[in-house]
Amino acid sequence: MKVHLINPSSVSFGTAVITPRWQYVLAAATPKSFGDPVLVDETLSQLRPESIQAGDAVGIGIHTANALRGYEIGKMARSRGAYVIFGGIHATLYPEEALELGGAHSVVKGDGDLAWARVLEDCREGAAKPIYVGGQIEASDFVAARWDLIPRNRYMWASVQTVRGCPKHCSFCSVWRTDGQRPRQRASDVVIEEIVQLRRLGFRFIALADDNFYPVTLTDLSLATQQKNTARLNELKSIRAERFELMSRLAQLPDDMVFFTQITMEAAEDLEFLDAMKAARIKGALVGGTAALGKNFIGNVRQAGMTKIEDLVKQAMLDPELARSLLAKVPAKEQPASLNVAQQLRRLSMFGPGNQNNDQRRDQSNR
Ligand code: B12
Ligand code: SF4
Repeated sequence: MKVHLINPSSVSFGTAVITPRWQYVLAAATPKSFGDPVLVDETLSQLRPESIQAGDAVGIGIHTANALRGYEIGKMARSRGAYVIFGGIHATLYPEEALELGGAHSVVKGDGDLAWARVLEDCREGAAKPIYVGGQIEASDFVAARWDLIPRNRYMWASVQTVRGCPKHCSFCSVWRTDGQRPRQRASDVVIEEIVQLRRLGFRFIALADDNFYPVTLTDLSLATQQKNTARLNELKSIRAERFELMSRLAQLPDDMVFFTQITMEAAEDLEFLDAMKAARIKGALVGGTAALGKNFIGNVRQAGMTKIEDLVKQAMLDPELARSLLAKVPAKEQPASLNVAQQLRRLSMFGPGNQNNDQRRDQSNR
């Protein structure tokens, strides 16, 4: 029985930006008795149906955007006599869809690290169940990815996960439902080992594929202090200490390494954390704007004449003075802390040169 792990995509480019980490994690979770799985990432090249034989096991990972292509592959693989197993964030949220529309024999809900071996053994015995609950396993059970299987020179960035789960609960986001609100942080040793392995393979750019790299905010700490909730305070402090420990280890890696990750805007008020990120060469961070700017803020900004909240955030990053003048029309109590935040980001030059105007920046880049 050959094992296939397929990352569906309707379009293929021959080259891709970031590795689909789930494939390398499930490859590592595949028991040795099944041999090395065959990895097909359709963002690189399309799956060849004839590569799938009767009796093979075909694992397909889907998020919402590639679910339909995943279902096409599932039906095709089943028609060729293979066992079809779906997993990933979309299959976790809508398992019945993969069973009804994707030709699935089985769906794994949640983390695949431990459940995958169970599913394969059951397929081998012809006793696959429709649903497996992978759940939210402890960080110590996260499986390190098998980077030895990566095709050379096809990806620009590799992806390493340091934490799963996010304490927030943004209404539009699936993460806190699927990965939970308790941050499950991997020990820094295993994270560094993976990064060192990837560097030896030639990678210099690493995406820290985390739901939220900044799981404890200064507000969380001060609330726990005000509530005199010592247990909570200690728990938060320990999560935070582990983040700093990881960042200090990243900072010791060769200085040609570059990282990016995902944080909430509140990180920008935490200068100690920003300094540590900078030292760790985490040079980019995706930030959700709406969460930081508050519920009524979007409406107020629209009234103030801006069509898109993104415009304001962009302006705040590039030119806090302009953003402040635009905000003059918004009642003071509704104005976000983000202007202050933007200044801090600029000062720390995380996203570009520090306290310089555009002319100074241009002068420097012409030298
Ligand atoms: C890193 C990341 C990115 C990176 C890198 C993406 C990449 N190529 O890997 C970047 C920044 C580029 C990105 C972009 C986007 N992302 Co993104 N991303 C993530 C993030 C934070 C981590 C993904 C990851 O690598 N996790 C680590 C791996 C190991 O975990 P995993 O994929 O969940 O896999 C585990 C299980 O799900 C399961 N599993 C997965 N597949 C399979 C298959 C089988 C057979 C089995 C048994 C088990 C199994 O086992 C795995 C191990 O436990 C997730 C959040 C999340 N929690 O998933 C969002 C997330 C996947 N992204 C999301 C979105 C919306 C996007 C974008 C569409 C954003 C945009 N508007 O442009 C784009 C789409 C890019 C694309 N074409 O795929 C959403 C998807 C929502 C949904 N319902 O599908 C998520 C869930 C974030 C969210 N806030 O809701 N993303
Ligand atoms: S902070 Fe980010 S990951 Fe966390 S719930 Fe909100 S959008 Fe999702």
